Amino acid sequence: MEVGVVGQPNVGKSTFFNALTLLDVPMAPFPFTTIAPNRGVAAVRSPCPHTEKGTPCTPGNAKCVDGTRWIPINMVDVPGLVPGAHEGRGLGHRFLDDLRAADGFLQVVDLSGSTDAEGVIDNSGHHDPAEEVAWLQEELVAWCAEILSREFGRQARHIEMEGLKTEEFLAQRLAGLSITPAAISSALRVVPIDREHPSKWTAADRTELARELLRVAKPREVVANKCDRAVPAQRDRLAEEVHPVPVIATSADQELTLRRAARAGLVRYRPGDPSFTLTDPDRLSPAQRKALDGIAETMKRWGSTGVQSALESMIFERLHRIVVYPVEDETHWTDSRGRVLPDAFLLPAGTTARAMAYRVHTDLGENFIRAIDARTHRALAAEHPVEPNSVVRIVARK
Ligand SMILES: Nc1nc2c(ncn2[C@@H]2O[C@H](COP(=O)(O)OP(=O)(O)OP(=O)(O)O)[C@@H](O)[C@H]2O)c(=O)[nH]1
Ligand SMILES: [Mg+2]
Repeated sequence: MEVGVVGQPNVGKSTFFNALTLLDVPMAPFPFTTIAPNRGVAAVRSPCPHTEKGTPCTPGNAKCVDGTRWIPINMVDVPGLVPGAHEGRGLGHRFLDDLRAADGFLQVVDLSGSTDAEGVIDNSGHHDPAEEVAWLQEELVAWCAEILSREFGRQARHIEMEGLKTEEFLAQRLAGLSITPAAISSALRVVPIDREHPSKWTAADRTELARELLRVAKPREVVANKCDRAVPAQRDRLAEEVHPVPVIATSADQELTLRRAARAGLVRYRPGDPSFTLTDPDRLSPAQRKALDGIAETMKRWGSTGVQSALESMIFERLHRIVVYPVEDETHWTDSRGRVLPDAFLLPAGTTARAMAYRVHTDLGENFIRAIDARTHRALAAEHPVEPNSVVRIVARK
């Protein structure tokens, strides 16, 4: 699972990325600080079933803290895009190719309206972030249409001569773009084009197809950043203007400060918490005290810094992922080495028991007999979907 962080320069993409990954990539108050993509690992929370068992778990891939599992998510932070990027303005949009594998996009904007379209911070408060949401959509469409169009005519004529299916032709062209065959078929049904004759498609047809493919395959969410300098009415207005794209207010800068302060032992705070406490107020310098007071004020106004929720709503609500725990022993919830709930898997909602078995190991999928829900001890047939947060044993032929 991979999530891309995109948006215009200087809105706080790298700060948001650093807050989620606790990495230390450069951030600065001028445009094009980031000139090449940054990759890192963030995590989303899910309640750990070990608390029901009363035995501690032995996590392998997803650490457990006080009964909460932290499931890893790959993040990619890219350079800023300016209007006209697909025509080569700013750093252009070639680096979007590094987002081919992203399953969804978090678009960061400056909710306080103080960054212009070129990424210059003017503190005016007059820029409408809704405009960025509209043009970024067009940049993404132009990028996807360009991938679709590379050497299109020649290959389209070729597949028509060979009698290949349009779906397969498109799947090949979009390989690596994390777009499923189902999404391709659904886009082909919606866009009014001659399905059988791609060689007749115009550039405008391909653009419409790209738009529909992105709509079905790459969910987007607006991260309304710098909310420490904005009020909830601004978020509400933006949400109304960009509907149906969801909007989540964040203060990436303050979340980063809090996570670093927690790491240094200055505060007690877990990402996503609505507040924090000081471990030892006497240890703080006046500057640290002032920064933390400001953060407390933001959290009171907004409910939290929003950063963790922004990622979690992408994973659980937009991408409909569920967490499932495969085990080998359905009584003790252990693997063959006696480790309790070692793995937490993130799967699309509706994944069947057999598909889950394939995810654990190809052999388990191929030799699947049945699955067992370790909570109820009920058997699940191959085509039965696995439940969110369930503990599942796969029974396979040896
Ligand atoms: N007030 C406030 N400032 C922020 C916040 N997040 C980031 N900033 C500031 O915004 C400026 C730009 O931050 P970056 O993270 O470098 O922005 P970027 O979008 O990665 O910029 P480019 O890489 O140039 O595209 C820095 O001065 C940050 O400290 C926030 O939540 N609140
Ligand atoms: Mg950056």
